[in-house]
Amino acid sequence: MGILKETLARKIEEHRPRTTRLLKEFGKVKLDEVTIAQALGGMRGIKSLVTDISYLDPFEGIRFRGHTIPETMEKLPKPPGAEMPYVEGHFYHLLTGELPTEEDVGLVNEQFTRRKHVPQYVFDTITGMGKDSHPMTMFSAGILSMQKESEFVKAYNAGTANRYNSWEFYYEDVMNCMAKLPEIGAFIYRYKYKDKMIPSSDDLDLGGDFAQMMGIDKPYDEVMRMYFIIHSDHESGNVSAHATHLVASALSDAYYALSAGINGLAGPLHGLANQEVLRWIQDVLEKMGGQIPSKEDLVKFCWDTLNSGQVIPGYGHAVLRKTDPRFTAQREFALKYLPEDPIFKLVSALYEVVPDVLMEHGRAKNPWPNVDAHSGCIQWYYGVREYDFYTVLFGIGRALGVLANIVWDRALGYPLERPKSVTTAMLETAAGITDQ
Ligand code: NMX
Ligand code: MLT
Repeated sequence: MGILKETLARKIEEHRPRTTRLLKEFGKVKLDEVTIAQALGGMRGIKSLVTDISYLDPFEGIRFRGHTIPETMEKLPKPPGAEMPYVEGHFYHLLTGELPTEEDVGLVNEQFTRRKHVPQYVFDTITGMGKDSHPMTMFSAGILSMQKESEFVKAYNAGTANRYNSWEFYYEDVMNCMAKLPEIGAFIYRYKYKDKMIPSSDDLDLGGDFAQMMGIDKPYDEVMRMYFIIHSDHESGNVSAHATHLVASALSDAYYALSAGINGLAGPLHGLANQEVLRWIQDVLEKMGGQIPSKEDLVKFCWDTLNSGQVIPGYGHAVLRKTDPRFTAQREFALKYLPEDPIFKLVSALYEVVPDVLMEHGRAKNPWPNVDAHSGCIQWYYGVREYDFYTVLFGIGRALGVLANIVWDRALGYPLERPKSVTTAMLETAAGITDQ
């Protein structure tokens, strides 16, 4: 057992009695009530999932293992001369709950390096789909193609996986899968839009290696460290995390589960919103003949979008009720590195007009920007202008959180997820409507 796995095993042993006690002694304590609006409204706000890896406060935003984004950025070890932490250290933090030392970061990096070789059949699967496939379809299929490597399935079939040790096999799958995702993502980019793949380097950290595989110079490595960290986790109820958790609850292995989560991330109301923001901005610029629109023009474009029945991408949130701190983190980066960039200026101008428009529109509960309102503009600045690729970047980051979560799901023995459904007639009865 490697040192990382040993640390995790210790943490799991320490944690298990808490879950066991809650279940045994306090299982009947009520956490919440469910209204008809919640049953019909996407289960918004119902407290029925448990994770200790991150928590989303509606006003403060995300905390990873108790740390806000600024605290996370400050406390995690960084490569020499870098402002953004090692992604490997963040993964260690998510997985174990402990802030890593430099040595711990090295252990994760070593694990990833040892496990990162991508089998040729993954590339063949992706290229076999043709360049006209969406990058998220390629990403999901690439992940799913590796399912035959699952250590959990081997153990399950051999009869050696049980309720107590299944997490160990999930851990192996999670580490093997996570190690390969940066190369798979960069391959999709280079295959679909550029001439040839750039091989992975063993001498770089995850963020640095990803930047060089994309073929983009510094400080893109910093962009990607920040990007993967801020996108990693957003508690358990978002579509990608929930889908991954749900599928894994059937003891489907990490490859099946992550592929499902990535499929959810590919929806325009979820991660795909980052491509939609750039698409919307390009549409605006096209209509303006390439000129930067005035605030009045922007207000008009927002209303045109709303009046045509579309959402304004990058704004609103199911839980957040203020500006997403992931938006703020990216905005601070942009103010430092690309303050004069025209797309950044447009994103900033939108930040000034969209909340007022949405408040006047009166539908969205949260008129403030989410993470996706900003992410494309930084990618665009560094030369990644193929905006249909942006959600793959979100997906590599999101994998860090959802994969850490399914290891813990198995460690704490979370069962098959199976909520109960009711019929419309049952809702009417509950509502006291009898004359239908
Ligand atoms: N533009 C226009 N209308 C909106 C927006 C928006 N940005 N956000 C919410 N609304 C509408 C929403 O469609 C709904 O309309 P209706 O009453 O006609 O059904 C109404 O406001 C109430 O929705 P909320 O309760 O505020 O939001 P909900 O929790 O249902 O949905 C989102 C959350 C994120 C799906 C929604 O805000 C949205 O569609 N935003 C734009 C897409 C986006 O940026 N998604 C990315 C979210 C972050 N991520 O990465 O996943
Ligand atoms: C996410 O990062 O998953 C999104 O902000 C959506 C959510 O939290 O519901």
